[in-house]
Amino acid sequence: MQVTKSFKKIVFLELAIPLALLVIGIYHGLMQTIYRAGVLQQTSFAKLDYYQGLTLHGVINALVLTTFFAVAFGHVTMTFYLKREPNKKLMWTSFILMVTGVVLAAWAMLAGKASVLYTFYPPLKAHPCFYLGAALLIVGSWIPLFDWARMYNSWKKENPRTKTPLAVLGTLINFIIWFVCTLAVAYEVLVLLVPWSLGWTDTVNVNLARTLFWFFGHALVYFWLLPAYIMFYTILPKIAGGKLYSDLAGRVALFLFLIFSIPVGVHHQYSDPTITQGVKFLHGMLTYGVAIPSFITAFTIAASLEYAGRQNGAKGLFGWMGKLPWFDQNRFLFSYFICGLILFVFGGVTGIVNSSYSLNSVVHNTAWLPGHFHMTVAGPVFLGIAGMSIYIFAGMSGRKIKMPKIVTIVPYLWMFGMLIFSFGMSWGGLRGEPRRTNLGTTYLNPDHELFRSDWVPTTLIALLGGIIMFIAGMLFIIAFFSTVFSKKQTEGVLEIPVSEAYHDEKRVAIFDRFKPWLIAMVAVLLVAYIPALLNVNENSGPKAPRFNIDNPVPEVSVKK
Ligand code: HAS
Repeated sequence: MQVTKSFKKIVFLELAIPLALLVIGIYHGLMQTIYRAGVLQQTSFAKLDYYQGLTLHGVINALVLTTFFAVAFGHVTMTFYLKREPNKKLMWTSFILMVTGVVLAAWAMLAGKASVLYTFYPPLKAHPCFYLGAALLIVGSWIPLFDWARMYNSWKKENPRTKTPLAVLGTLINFIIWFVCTLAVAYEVLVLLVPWSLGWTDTVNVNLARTLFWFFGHALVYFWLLPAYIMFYTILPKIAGGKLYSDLAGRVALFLFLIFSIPVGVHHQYSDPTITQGVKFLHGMLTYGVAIPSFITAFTIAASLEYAGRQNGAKGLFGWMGKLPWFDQNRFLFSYFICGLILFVFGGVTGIVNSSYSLNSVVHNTAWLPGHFHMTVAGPVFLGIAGMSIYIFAGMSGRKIKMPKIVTIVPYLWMFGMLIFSFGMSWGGLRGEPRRTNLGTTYLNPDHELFRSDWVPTTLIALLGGIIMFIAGMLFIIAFFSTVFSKKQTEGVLEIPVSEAYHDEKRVAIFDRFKPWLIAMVAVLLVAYIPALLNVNENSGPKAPRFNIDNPVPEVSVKK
């Protein structure tokens, strides 16, 4: 499909700017493993402090790259499937707001005035520019949703009986989740943190800030994940040589994400004393609910891949695995998707461990956690972003992908490094190794009284994985920018592989309408969050009850 020059320009910028920043992001990832293994036994390196580096790592990789990509990929899917382009003025406004936000936050972080990590929990305090930057990034990313809704409505009027394409459904659902969950963090930033950071208020309610953050924070992870799921459902079966096993399964999974992505945030706060056990139990149960769409996806995608393998001539029970295009340079996207999926098996299982109230008390705030989330956000999410960015760029700009062999092999190298890294982190976590800690200054310094020799092997394994991932990441960035700066070969077009459905179930009205699902979403949200916010209101601040030292709940609610 032909698209206008300005559409191409905005999408290219949205893909390339965060990928350029990724050099800083992955450099600080490598530095983390170096500090933690005790190779460096100091608080800063190259004039950047440990926590400054960790903040840059988290913000660039987890917030900037993912948000820019989600917007760019949303523009691409909506345009491709609905055959109409978004409003250019709104596209530019959204882009300029996001870039301004990134510049403000980057200045604060690089100046050492915002070493508050990507969760910016108070009482860690950042320069107002950091919070303002985050707010602008979010507001900028809201704008496309309203324009896409307009495009969708006009398409729907012209095609009242056609099923909404799965990719369009996924994009709209993802940005509705994003819009709703970011309302809480916008309140946290603008009402609690900015006035406090400017000195207009003396204190801040830490518990309320954390609760508002996690209203946003867990839905955030599905905002990262859904673009990758859209790729798995709508692109992967086609490039594997098969069909999507069930289109309806994809729709059910996406609508379940709409209901369950947000009302689970308290599972990050199992150790927060202000929230009572009942609310924690409810959020724990809902967390098992949010795993269901991923189980549906695992089954549907595995069945689609098996079908593809058999179509490619496979025999026997597992022969289909050998007949998938693992190293086919012409279908290089396959390697990004399959490596992401394999990593996500481990990322998912560790997530389910985290969601158990009792097991969580063993792993919370240990290295197990980065072990878990790197196999999710740096697994299917990052690999989906990387593969799709180079694919879209090359296709739309009419350029040939440079270093095609490297581009195909990078995901395997990345996956290999990630499995080693996450094994080291998870094992260390089970032995009590803390996360977000510069271990080299104490526990991994043999001259220090706190030295822990049992953390030497675990941190060295993580270091080895970190080095391999750094090499893989840099190879990808070199290949991407070599492609960007290469000579144009043809007039580029916007083309995405489209998977046909094996079971193309007939249109079921309820799976093609947003209203009932939006009502269910709001109802579950209210049930989950009204009690949580009442708890916070009752159990924090100057009138807060005493807390039991052995159990993270207020004494008053134990007496009740
Ligand atoms: Fe999580 C903490 C629970 C998914 C990211 N998570 C985090 C943090 C991050 C994060 C960043 O309950 C740290 C936040 C911080 O800084 O404090 N998480 C879960 C659960 C899931 C889950 C139950 N997390 C994710 C995803 C993330 C992500 C996705 C990013 C994208 N997580 C938690 C909890 C905590 C937590 C607690 C707080 C812990 C604490 O104490 O602080 C579920 O959604 C997971 C469901 C996934 C599955 C896997 C399905 C498998 C698939 C692959 C199939 C493979 C195929 C290939 C088909 C059930 C789809 C086969 C073919 C071959 C050829 C082999």
